Amino acid sequence: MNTPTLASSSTEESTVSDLPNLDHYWLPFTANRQFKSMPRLFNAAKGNYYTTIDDRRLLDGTAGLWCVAAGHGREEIASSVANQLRTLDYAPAFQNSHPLAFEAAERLAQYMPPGLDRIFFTGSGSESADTALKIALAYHRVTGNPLRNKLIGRERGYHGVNFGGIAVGGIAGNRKAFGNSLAGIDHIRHTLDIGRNAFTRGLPQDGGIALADEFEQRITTLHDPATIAALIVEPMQGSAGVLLPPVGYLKRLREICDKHGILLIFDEVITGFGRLGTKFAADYFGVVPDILTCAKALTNGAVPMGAVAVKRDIYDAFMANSPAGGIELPHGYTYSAHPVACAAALATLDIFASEKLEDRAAGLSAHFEEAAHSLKGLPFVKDIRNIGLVAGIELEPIPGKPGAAAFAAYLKCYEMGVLVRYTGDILAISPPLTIEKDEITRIFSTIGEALTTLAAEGEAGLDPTRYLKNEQQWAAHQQEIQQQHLILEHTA
Ligand code: PXG
Ligand code: PLP
Repeated sequence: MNTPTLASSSTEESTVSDLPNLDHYWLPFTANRQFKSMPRLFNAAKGNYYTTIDDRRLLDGTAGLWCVAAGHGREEIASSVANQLRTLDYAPAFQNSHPLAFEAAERLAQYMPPGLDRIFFTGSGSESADTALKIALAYHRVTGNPLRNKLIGRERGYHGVNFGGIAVGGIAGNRKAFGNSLAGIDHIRHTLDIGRNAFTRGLPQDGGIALADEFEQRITTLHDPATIAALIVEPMQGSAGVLLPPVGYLKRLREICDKHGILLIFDEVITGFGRLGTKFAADYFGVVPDILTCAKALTNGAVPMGAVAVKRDIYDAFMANSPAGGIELPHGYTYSAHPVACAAALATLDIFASEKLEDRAAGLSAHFEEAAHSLKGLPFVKDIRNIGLVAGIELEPIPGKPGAAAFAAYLKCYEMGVLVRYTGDILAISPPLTIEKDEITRIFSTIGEALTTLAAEGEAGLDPTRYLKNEQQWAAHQQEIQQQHLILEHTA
C-alpha cells in the first residue's frame, strides 16, 4: 500500500491511502483503459453524499446507479443485514427455504399494484428480466398454448445484460458483440420524438395512441398475434436516456395485449420504489401489467436482489396444470431469496413505509422539473425530459465525437462535486428520494455551469485529461510503482 500525497483540486493537500492495484479488476460497462488512467474511486457514503478516496465530497445525483432511493448508509438496513448474517447466513434456495423469504414476499406483494401478489426472487434486474420472459413462455405452455412463444421488446429498451434481456432489449451497442440473439423476437418503436416534443415538461401529450397502435398494426399483424407470448417494456425507458411514454400510450398497449391474449411485462427495475412519485410506474400510469420486474431500490442497493411479481392467475395456472409433486417452474438461482437480501428488502420496505418516500418524491417533482428545465437555452442543450425525480438532458452531439460533450460535462460536474450519469450524449439525473430542494437546485446549476464552461473552452474543454488531476496523478504514480515491481520480478 502506498501513501502518496497529491494536490487536490483546491489548494489543500489531500492524502490518498490504501491505493488498490488496478490491474486485475475488469470493470463492467466501463472504458477500462480510460478509467484506469483516472480512476474515480468512492470509499464512503452517507445520506445524499459520496466521499472519494482523495477526499472529494460528491452530491449523489444518481442514487448510485438508480438504486439508493432512501439515501446512503441507512443504519436500519445495516443492522438488519448484520443481524441476519449472524443468525442465518444462507439457506438452500431449492427444496428448502427460511421464514424471511415468505415474509419478504408477503410484504413486497402488499407493496405491489393490485393483483401482482405472487413473488419470485432473483439476484438482479437482469435475472428478473430473464425470469419474467421464461415465466411468460412457460405460462403459455402450461396452459396449452405452446405456439405462443415469441417475445416482443422495444427499440432502445434495456432489460439487463443476460441473453433474454439483450434479445428483447433494443440498445444496439449492447447486442451487436454477442452473436445471433434468440429466435422469435421483434421490437416495437420507441417513443422519443424530439422533433415534436423537445422540452416538454412531463409526459408528451400527443401521439401516444398512434405509437401504441403500431404494435397491433405492424408487429402483431406481421407475426400473427396468436404466436406472441409477451410484450416487455420499461414504462419509462431509463438506461437509453429517459424516454417518456406519451399520454395514453401504456393504456393502449394494455388494451392491445388484452385483446390478443399477450402478456404485458413492465420492467420496473428503475421506475419501481418511488422514482416517479408513486410506488411503481404501474401506479403512476394506472396500468397494471401481468408481470412486473424490479431490483435496485428493493434493497436500497445495499444487497443484490431482484424480484418478479406475477398475477395470482399466472401462479395458479402453474399449480393447477403441473403434475402433482412435480416442479412447476424449473428455474431459480442459488441466491433467490437470499436471507441477507430479504433482511435488506424488509428494512428498506420499512423505511419506505415510515418515510413515505414516494410522496416525498412526488412533492419534490415540481421543483425538480423547474430546476431541470432551467437549463433550456444553455449551450449543447437539445432536449430536457423529466418525470418524478428523473431527468434526461440530451446534448447536441459534437460532429465526429459522439458522447464527448456528455463525458466532459460529467467530469466537470464531478470536479465541481456533483455526480451525474451520462449515456451517449444524454445526462441522466436520478437523485436519492431523500434529496433536499437546495441540493436539487445545486445539481442542475452545476450542470449548467459545466455546460457553459465547456462551451467557452471549445475543443480544449472536451479533453478528458484536463479534469480530475488528482486521480490522474494517482494513476500515474501507481503505474510507476507497478513498473518497479515488474522490474524487480524480472531481475529476481
Ligand atoms: N431492467 C431495467 C429496466 C434496468 O434499468 C436492468 C433491467 C438490469 O438490472 P441489473 O441489476 O442486472 O443491472 C436495468 C438496470 C444507467 C444504468 O445508468 C441502468 C441500469 C443499470 C446500470 C446503469 O442507466 N439499469
Ligand atoms: N454454473 C454452475 C456450474 C452451477 O453449479 C450453478 C449453480 O449451481 C450456476 C452456474 C448458477 O449459479 P446461480 O444459481 O448463482 O445463478
